[in-house]
Amino acid sequence: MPETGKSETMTHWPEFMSDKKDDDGESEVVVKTRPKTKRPPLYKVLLLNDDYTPMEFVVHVLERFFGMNHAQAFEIMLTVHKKGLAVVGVFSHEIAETKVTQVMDFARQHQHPLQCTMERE
Ligand code: TYC
Repeated sequence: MPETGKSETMTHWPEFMSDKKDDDGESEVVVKTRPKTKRPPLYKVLLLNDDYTPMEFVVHVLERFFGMNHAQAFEIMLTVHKKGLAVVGVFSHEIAETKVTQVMDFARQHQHPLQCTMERE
């Protein structure tokens, strides 16, 4: 190692620092900060199977509140029917809560026991 007067461990600064000389020739350390923008958590909206809600009602719910076309809605409804539940969408907390409320209110209005819940991804 060439003789620089610096010890080996001081030959490199950590990448977030730089060595600057100010007007008086004094050293100063500049530390860069990067603003950390954490993305908000996402929530899965789940539809649960039951023995009483008519298949066509569930298809209608998926079309009306989740923007699915008839074929997509029928497919997801059948998945719930066979597997017991399915994720029908992933949203921010506020949107997921709104979807759950809309589905639960609509099911209650029609006296169907359909259940819709949300969980953090
Ligand atoms: N299992 C219901 C039936 O046989 C249909 C159904 C599908 C109900 C999906 C709820 O989330 C559901 N009529």
